[in-house]
Amino acid sequence: MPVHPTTVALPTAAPDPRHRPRYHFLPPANWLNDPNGLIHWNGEYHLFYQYNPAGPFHALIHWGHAVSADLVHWRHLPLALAPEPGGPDELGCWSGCAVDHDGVPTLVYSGNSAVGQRACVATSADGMQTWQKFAGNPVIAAPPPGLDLVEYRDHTIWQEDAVWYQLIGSGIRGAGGAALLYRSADLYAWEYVGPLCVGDARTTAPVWTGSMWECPDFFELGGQHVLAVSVWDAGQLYYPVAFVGDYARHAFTPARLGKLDYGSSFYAPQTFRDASGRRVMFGWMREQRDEAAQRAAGWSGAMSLPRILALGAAGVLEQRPAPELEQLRGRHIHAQAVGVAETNALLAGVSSDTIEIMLELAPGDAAEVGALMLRSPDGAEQTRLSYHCAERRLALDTTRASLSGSAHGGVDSGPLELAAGEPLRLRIFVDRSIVEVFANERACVSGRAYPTRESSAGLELFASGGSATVVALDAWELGAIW
Ligand code: DQQ
Repeated sequence: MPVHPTTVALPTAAPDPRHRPRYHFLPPANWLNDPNGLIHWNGEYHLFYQYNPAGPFHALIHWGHAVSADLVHWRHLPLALAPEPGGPDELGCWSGCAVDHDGVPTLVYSGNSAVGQRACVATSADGMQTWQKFAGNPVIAAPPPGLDLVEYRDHTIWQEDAVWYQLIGSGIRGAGGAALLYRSADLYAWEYVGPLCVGDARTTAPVWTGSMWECPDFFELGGQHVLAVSVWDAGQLYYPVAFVGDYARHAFTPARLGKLDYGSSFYAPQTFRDASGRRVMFGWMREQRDEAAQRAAGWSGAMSLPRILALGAAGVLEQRPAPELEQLRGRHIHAQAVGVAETNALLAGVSSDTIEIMLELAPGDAAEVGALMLRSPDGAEQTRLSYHCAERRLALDTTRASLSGSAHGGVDSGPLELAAGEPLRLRIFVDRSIVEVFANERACVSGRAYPTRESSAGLELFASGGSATVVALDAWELGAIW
């Protein structure tokens, strides 16, 4: 195993312990956004991320870096990339990826400067402890000529035979988001091939895909290919989507499209293939409170849990929390085959804001079933996860998650079809201000909650308009990852 410098003390600030996650990755202080450069290298997981060492706001972005042996417990390493005055990244080292280039760890990222974002390369000769930028950066000096583009940045790279392929995120004015395909023999000299996929900004079904795509990712999964992009429009960040389809001879034919998470927090995900062949995804959990509250907290942004992707029947994209997370499980509560009321009696003593809940509910004749989390005894504060049986929708309601005026709650929802007799299977992760939910392995909804009361840590199940059965319930208090 490579030896890394001892844990690095990144600048710290007031940690806001009431809302600061304990088992979702984040730096000790300041701003974090997109995961970058995810790679499993010599038996260790490396996580890079968009980071501002100067404060909890997005400015002059560096690459933070952390390492983990088990995908769950992380150690901070020195910052990997910093903007260089006068260089092609003088205004920020924006998002990118990592590849193994004949044994040399190589980062391809978007150098931000007055001309916009351009592809830059950096390599490490000492096992990822320090990084050297290529003297000839940027390696792609300008977007392809002849295209009227809306923005142009972010990278994903793969190899086919001996040729490297790269996608850069963009949008074609008047059309929609675009993933632009390049190829290279050496990772440094790139030739534009054409758009791999172009969206239609006028279409809203099944999902609107905006005017520009950030953070493209492209990979094989279960015999098909997935193109994941984050939907951007007129400076606003929306949600990540995934197209599933066929890829052959450098042409991609999407067949299915859906959101990767129905919530308003999860954005800019990136995946990687680990040594065991799993496709692992992390995303940025954005804050949902105003900038003044983020500055007061001294930190902003966290990573999602590691999610394992798979392709289910009929090309449905599946997401599961990485099984490695189970090592965080502590005190356990169990209930089986009882009504909602009996289960609530059991849960009456449960009060935790760092908890995993595994719940199987048979909706019966109920119109709506679900769980209230981070609930104050009087219900004034609560985060509400529900399944609307007739509409077949999964919803996360954070409108009452916080009595503070600085938090921006809302209701986020998306489709979840249950087959006849199929129970609702929920994996709910509550981590102080993060609620991350996996439903029936094929729908996710995540959001942020900033309860103001110490007592807002209760858990309660509900069923309305009929009666539902709790087939099984297990809950564990989860430990910290540090
Ligand atoms: N964040 C990066 C960009 C990317 C955006 C800048 C997505 O490279 O497009 O911090 O959140």
